Amino acid sequence: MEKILDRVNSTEDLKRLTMAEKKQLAEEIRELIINTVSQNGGHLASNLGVVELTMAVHSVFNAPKDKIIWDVGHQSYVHKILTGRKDQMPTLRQFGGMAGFPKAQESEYDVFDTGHSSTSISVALGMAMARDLNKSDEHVIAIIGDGALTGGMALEALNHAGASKTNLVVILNDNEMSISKNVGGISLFLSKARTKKFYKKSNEYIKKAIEKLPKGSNKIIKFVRRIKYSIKQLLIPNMLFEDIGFKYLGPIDGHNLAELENILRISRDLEGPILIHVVTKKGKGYKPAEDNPDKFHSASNFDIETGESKKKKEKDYSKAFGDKLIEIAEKNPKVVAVTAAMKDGTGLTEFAKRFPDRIFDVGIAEQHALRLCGRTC
Ligand SMILES: Cc1ncc(C[n+]2csc(CCOP(=O)(O)OP(=O)(O)O)c2C)c(N)n1
Repeated sequence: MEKILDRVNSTEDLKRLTMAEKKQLAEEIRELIINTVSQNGGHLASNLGVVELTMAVHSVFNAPKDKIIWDVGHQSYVHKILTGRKDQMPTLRQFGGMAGFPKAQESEYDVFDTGHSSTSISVALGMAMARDLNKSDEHVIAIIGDGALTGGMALEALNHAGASKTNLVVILNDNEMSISKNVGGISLFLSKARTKKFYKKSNEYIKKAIEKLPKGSNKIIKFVRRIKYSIKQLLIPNMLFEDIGFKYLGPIDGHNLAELENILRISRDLEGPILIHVVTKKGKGYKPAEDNPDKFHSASNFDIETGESKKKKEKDYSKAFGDKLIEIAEKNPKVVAVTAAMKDGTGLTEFAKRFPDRIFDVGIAEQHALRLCGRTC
């Protein structure tokens, strides 16, 4: 059977597809990513989770004129496939091949080289403010994960952007996961917001009701708007994003392409900073990654049938560090571990099992983690 992907060499080709073709394309993209990462290793689960989201962004916006900034950048494989680089996939993360992160030197669609988490909103805001000064009209879109949102820099940028009034779209890709399960107060807030499915519906109803009111009924409109805000407060306790100056849209199903495109089109026509809350499943479409998103966050080459890693387990630096820390902690009950969302990557998984009360995951917050230790580190 002819593959849709064979016909898609640019975002213009994507835009021409019907919704049914796009749905098939999503599956073909997943297959390509799974095949490639099973051989070359890479960030599997994060990419499988953003297939529809990336397709929707490229269907609605016009990159490279519109600027798309991926936070952390490990989830940019779909973006690379859709922006003329699908044939380079076999070289992904190989010496001299295609990078596993956005790279401005590689493509005009990659507007910022990432890797360090929590930078996208700052970068996007800077681009949006420059656009305003230059009096040009491109859209600027930052796509940030719920893990990256726990980083101080992202919160500093939200603080600035909310008050700026500039046109900017922040898409929050909420999959409840950092590398491990996401942590912290923001994560608690998001899980409350996530369950308020009917907020969006109610918002639509109220909008329709306002539209139906006779012209000149200003007082009534004002009253209804006030009620609308109260309903929002009621449905999404503590409307954090709205209160700091963003228009909040969502939560929406990040695997429903039609709904995603629809909400992105709405955001394109709204003024000011917008936050779209998109709920996705990390590892979507590949059972081993859905079941173990942390293991498949960054995977070495693996067997597609079983999901088992093909790489021999060797004692590496992180494992040596973790083992030594356990040895020290066994002798000294005052020793604790602090990690900035990197329990597995820094060899602390075993430590966490042995001393669950003596490990603290602070989220992607390295500065904070250091000062948590006061003067001792
Ligand atoms: C400053 C910083 N600390 C730690 C990391 C390691 N790191 C890479 S991805 C990631 C989790 C990101 O989670 P999220 O933003 O939700 O993206 P997801 O992979 O879940 O889509 C972490 C902690 C990093 N890239 N930068």
